[in-house]
Amino acid sequence: MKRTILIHPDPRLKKVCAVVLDVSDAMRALADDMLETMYDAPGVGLAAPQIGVMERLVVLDCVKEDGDKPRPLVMFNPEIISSSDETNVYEEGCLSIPEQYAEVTRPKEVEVAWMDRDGNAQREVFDGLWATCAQHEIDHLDGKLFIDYLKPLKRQMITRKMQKLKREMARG
Ligand code: GNR
Ligand code: NI
Repeated sequence: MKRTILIHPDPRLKKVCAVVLDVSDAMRALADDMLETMYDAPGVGLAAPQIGVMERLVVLDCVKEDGDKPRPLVMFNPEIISSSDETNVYEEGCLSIPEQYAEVTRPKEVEVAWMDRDGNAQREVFDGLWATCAQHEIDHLDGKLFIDYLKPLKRQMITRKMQKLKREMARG
């Protein structure tokens, strides 16, 4: 089932999410809903708080070459184990901040540990868009958005645009 994506500003996008203690069937169904919602958007990642679920769950698939095989990843309790000193600048966007893009500097490579949908521990080194996206998604679980890395004036400009967009959406 496709879910509705929350738009910034929303208090739920600023909260720290709870650790998932047990990967239940309900949590697996939620992960499937998130993948469906992400692919439909379309986006390369989605974090549970973006659909109003305050738990540490993200999905991502950064395979974006047309014709490449999809690689849907489901991560419960993802954690950055280590980050490269080398950084990378990426033009980031967010499904909760539609049509706004800005350059963000982050570590180029990160090692991520997580629990998969079968409850097995996983770890992997990511780079490129995968590394950027993994960091962007994990930030969501800690109530952090990519605009929090921008200068206050630019952040405020984007927030005002989103407030206007939400007013327009509410009016229909
Ligand atoms: O779809 C998305 N694209 C993207 C592009 C650059 C850096 C990060 C991202 S994640 C974003 C989807 C999203 O909002 N995930 O939380
Ligand atoms: Ni996002």
